[in-house]
Amino acid sequence: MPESIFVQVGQCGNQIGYHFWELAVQEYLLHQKLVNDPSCFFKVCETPKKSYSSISDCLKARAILVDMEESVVSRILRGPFRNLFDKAKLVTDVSGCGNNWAVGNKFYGTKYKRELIDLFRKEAEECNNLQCFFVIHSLGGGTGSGLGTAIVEYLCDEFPKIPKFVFAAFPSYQDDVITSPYNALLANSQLIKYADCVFPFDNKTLTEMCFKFSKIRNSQSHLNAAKSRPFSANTSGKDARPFEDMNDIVSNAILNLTCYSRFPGGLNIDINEIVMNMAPYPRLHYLIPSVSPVFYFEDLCQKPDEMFSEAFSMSHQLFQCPLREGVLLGCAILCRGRISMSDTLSNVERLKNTQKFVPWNEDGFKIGFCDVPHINSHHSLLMLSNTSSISKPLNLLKENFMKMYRKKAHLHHFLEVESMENDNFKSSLADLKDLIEEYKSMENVSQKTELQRLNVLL
Ligand SMILES: Nc1nc2c(ncn2[C@@H]2O[C@H](COP(=O)(O)OP(=O)(O)OP(=O)(O)O)[C@@H](O)[C@H]2O)c(=O)[nH]1
Ligand SMILES: [Mg+2]
Repeated sequence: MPESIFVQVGQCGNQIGYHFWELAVQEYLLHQKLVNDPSCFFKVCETPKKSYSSISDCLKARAILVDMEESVVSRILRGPFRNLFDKAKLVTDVSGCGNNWAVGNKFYGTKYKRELIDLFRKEAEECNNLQCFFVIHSLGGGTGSGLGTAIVEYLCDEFPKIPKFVFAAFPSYQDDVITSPYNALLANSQLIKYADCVFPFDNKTLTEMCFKFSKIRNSQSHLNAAKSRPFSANTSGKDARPFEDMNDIVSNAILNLTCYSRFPGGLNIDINEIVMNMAPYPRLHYLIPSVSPVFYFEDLCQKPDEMFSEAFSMSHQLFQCPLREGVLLGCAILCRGRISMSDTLSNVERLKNTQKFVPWNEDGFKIGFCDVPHINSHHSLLMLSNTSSISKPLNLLKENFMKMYRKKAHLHHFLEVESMENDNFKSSLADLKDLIEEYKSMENVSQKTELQRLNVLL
């Protein structure tokens, strides 16, 4: 089976990554007999199982943990899944990047370049058929955004043929990091160049999802209190963010995206097919994840029609982009568990008419099925949409950046880092403007062809 390597960078990247591995191990233990080959994600030791306290001690994640401060990685190494991570595959420093992209990218990027590349090579040598790199990070802080994007660049140089899939937390309006618009704009410029697919999400959207869907979950847990997972406690107050639950939503989306590598399915999707089908132009590679259900708990049994409608609605997107206000360049529907082909096709037919596609891809749904359900649900759905309406949140990022940049606020912190120049800001801003324009131009193509079609009909 082809293997994937995960690189989790900074606090956000490591916390989401950790939860992903927790779920992946639970899934592996539950479905051991069905797993095509665990080696796609795990290295399985050959020593007899009885010498281990638990079977999960016998698995090693294909993961590299990077953070420029130690606390998050140290916590992971004290946690119940500590043995899952190879101590030789960690890169940490002590002081962090202080929410500064330039420190992460220019300073630590240079300092750790050799060490990181050696680790990537070593990890790749332990694979028979390396299929993909997954990078998980936030764009708002310093390490994830700065060093995280340096990592994507190094991976691109070292492994040009292996796709780089990036799960990136974009900053929300009123983010807790004041410099997040600078960091995100600079980081995004790197992702435009070096990533093959970017899966954006943002914390405001995740927080709203948690508050909205926790009600449903809590009412279900009332019916089935013993089985459901408790909703995390830190949810009071205006700015409270239930990270545990937010990370659960993202981790489950990654789990659904990758289940095709681990389990058999009626219509199995290869990771490379996602790049091929969903990114018609190299820079237009932003795939908005949308999920149903949002939270998993036993006894949840939604009707397929309901799940499809939810996946197409904004309240289930991890990064809010109004689909109907733009055109779709590609759309993937990844089904897990007991969803029949006929239910899927009838729903695709029903929802197709509510969307506008680019003219060369008017039936542009890519459909995948994985027969093995999520550990806590009979069936689930992950939808990925490459939509021109992403120009809206990208515009907001640009405006938030300009508010500070016009006044040169906080700029000196960045410019005092060696080899960081004002040109980095200017060229990154130009990259973002171009990206927005390229996405918008897809709407014109679609309008023109629609007019041409009507002319022919008349
Ligand atoms: N969803 C989610 N967001 C997080 C998490 N941890 C931090 N964040 C968000 O990520 C952004 C800041 O990035 P961090 O990942 O903390 O920063 P870092 O990459 O460690 O960089 P420095 O600490 O500046 O060196 C903020 O918007 C945080 O709210 C997490 O576990 N989950
Ligand atoms: Mg940090």
